Amino acid sequence: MDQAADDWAPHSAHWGAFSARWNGATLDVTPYEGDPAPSPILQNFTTAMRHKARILRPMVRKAWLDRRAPTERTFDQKFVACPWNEVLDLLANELSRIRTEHGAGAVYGGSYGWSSAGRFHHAQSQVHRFLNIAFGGYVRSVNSYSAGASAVILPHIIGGYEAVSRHNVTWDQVAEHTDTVLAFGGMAVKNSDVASGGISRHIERDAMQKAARRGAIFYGIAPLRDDMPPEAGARWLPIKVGTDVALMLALAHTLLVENLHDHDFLTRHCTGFEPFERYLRGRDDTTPKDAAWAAGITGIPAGTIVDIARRLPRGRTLVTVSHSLQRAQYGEQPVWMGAVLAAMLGQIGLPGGGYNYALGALGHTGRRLNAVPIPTLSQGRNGVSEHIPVARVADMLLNPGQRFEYNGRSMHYPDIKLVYWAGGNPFHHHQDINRLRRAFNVPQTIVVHESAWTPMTKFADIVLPATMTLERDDIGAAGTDPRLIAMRRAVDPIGEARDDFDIFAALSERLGVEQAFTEGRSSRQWLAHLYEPTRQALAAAGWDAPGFEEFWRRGELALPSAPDDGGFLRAFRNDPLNSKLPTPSGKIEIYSSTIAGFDYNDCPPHPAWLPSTEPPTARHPLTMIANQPATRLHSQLDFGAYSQSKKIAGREVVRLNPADAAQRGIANDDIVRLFNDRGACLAAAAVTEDVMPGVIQLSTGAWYDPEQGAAEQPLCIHGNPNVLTRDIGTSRLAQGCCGQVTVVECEKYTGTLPAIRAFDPPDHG
Ligand code: PGD
Repeated sequence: MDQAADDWAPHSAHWGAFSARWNGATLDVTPYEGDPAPSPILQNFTTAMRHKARILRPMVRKAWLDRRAPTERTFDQKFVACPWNEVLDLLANELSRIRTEHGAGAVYGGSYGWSSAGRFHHAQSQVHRFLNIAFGGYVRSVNSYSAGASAVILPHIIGGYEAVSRHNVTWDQVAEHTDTVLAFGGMAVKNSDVASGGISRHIERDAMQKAARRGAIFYGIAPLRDDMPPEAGARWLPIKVGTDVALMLALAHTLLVENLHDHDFLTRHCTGFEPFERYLRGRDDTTPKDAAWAAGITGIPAGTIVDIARRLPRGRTLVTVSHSLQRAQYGEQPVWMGAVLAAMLGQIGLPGGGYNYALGALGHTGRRLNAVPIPTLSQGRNGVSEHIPVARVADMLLNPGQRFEYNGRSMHYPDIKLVYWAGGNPFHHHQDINRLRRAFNVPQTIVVHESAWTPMTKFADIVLPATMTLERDDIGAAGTDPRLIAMRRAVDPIGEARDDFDIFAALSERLGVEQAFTEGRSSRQWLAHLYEPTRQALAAAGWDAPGFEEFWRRGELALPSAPDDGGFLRAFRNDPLNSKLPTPSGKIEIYSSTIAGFDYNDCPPHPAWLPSTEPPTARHPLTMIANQPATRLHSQLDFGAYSQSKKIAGREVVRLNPADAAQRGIANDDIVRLFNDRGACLAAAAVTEDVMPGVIQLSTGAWYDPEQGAAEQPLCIHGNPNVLTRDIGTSRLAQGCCGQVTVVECEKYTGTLPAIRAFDPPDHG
């Protein structure tokens, strides 16, 4: 299955299908021809394949190898290269030792991360399968950094996260039916450019443009103007960060007092409106949640709030709530209140109307589901029951045995001795990096498979070089994309890099379970094996169902889509008795008796306004938005051409309003220092009216680059916002990540500018 040098190989990434051709030094990349709006971040591949940041050989941390005290991990530690046979023996022995001395429950294999789009060489699936089969299990993580709060609250109040976000209102419906979109947190296309597993058509801009041309009005309710694309022609409502629930309540209050709400829908389809109504009217706390009240909190004039509320029942209205709003303290509340606002309008389940949590947050939303299954690698059975909500990883490592609350249960943190990571970058994705560094100093051993020297690898003990997606064959697929892509290898693996599967197969052999792990299949045989259920489903439905070799030769295969039927919410709207919701009452829960039973003051039994416990102060007056980057996916390929082309003096760009810049004597391209009590980083300033006053925006994904030799809180000289963010759970209900928002101060940096070292391999002399 090797690719001839002058061939264009079909391939796929989370940010789009494409073709690639190796020209001997760099990669030529052409977006998928049927994609109307390909993502520019495809261009990160061009210079990435042979970049100095790639890992060439297996490496072991010298101090770990020597077992000399002190073995404290740092980002400047020395590594020694180790031949594959030796490193695999070493690791197999270490795994056996940990299992014998501490059991499988001492291994954290939660290993969060997006890795690459192929369904077979999916690093998370591979590492979980390996630990289950070869090790008897591992402590796992549940939920995601993307949807930590919503994935837990939605089933209590309306239905499962997947169904509410992905099988609901489609972009076709928006283009055709919607009159008003209330986009809380916006619908930035840099986010919907991405769909895990791949995406062959980016349709959002076109759909929003069609709707806008028909006269639909989009309200972009967000602190950043460009949280809506220009095609939507959106009305920007700059809102104080983290106050959306107050605005939603005020809209609901206006509907209520002006009798514009849908009594019938609330009676037939919902439960618990009465206690919520008491709260809304301020019966118990003497504070009606009216437009004047919300104006003081949100910064949006009361008249504007009332005008918008009056418009909502006049046509087809869609309420959307972005992931970003729930990636903050009390993030459950906007998700819940968005649903309640839509329920009061009574349009849930109508084409292009109602509530679609996270529409536009990913390229999976607003699309029709495939009518056939896509290839999936089985992960086996996990013999360890202990788990944590994914964003509680540092708490777990720092506090073994400590009790914590999660979704009505009292649980405890396990005592972790070995951490195994493949396909993720915690020093990118986790909050409060200085705390995370302390946490990752607790385990005895850290093992990482990576294709590049990310900060996580520099902090690890055993580093195994993994191939990059373009160096191997795979199948790209997502349940919401109507195309299966034969991801053909375009470049030979760099150095001694191996596929994750081959690494785990070799380890399994040493642990005596090779047959169970590989099932006797080579990678190529696995691809054919995983393809087969899709082929059979296609054949059964009478669709074009070529054998694997033919699919591989063609390079892609069209998959049929299921009907655009509005999903479970349409069925529930039409027949609430026979198509009940999967909530305890079978209805939309405006008041949840289940949540009331948990007795959490950080997640009350109906949606409520709970201000952040970390408001801006005189010392840290600016609210920082740490959102998803537009120049790469998360931290992937930060060293790539496109990501690098958008940096200034090699630093990540922080955007701020002219008023805030002027107050601090900051001009475009100045290097600034952002700081709070948790840490500090440098970034390069871009002054723009697109950011509302009082807010600064620094996207995630610049590789953590701590200043050399600094102590407890080293300055990140590159611009990773997670040195500043808070490592707390959203609430005891979901314990989701709160990385989106924090408070900081910003000043012009006048010191000597240290050189960026983020992409340099570590010392392995
Ligand atoms: P990536 O940068 O995608 O970030 O966090 P995540 O850890 O997923 O990391 C994937 C890593 O996998 C890369 O380092 C890449 O090199 C590696 N990789 C790719 N392919 C392979 C492979 O085949 N094998 C192996 N072994 N490795 C591979 C993302 C997370 O960050 C997410 S999903 C969200 S939504 C969060 N967002 C925010 C946020 O909004 N704000 C803040 N402050 N923090 C966040 N963190 C979260």
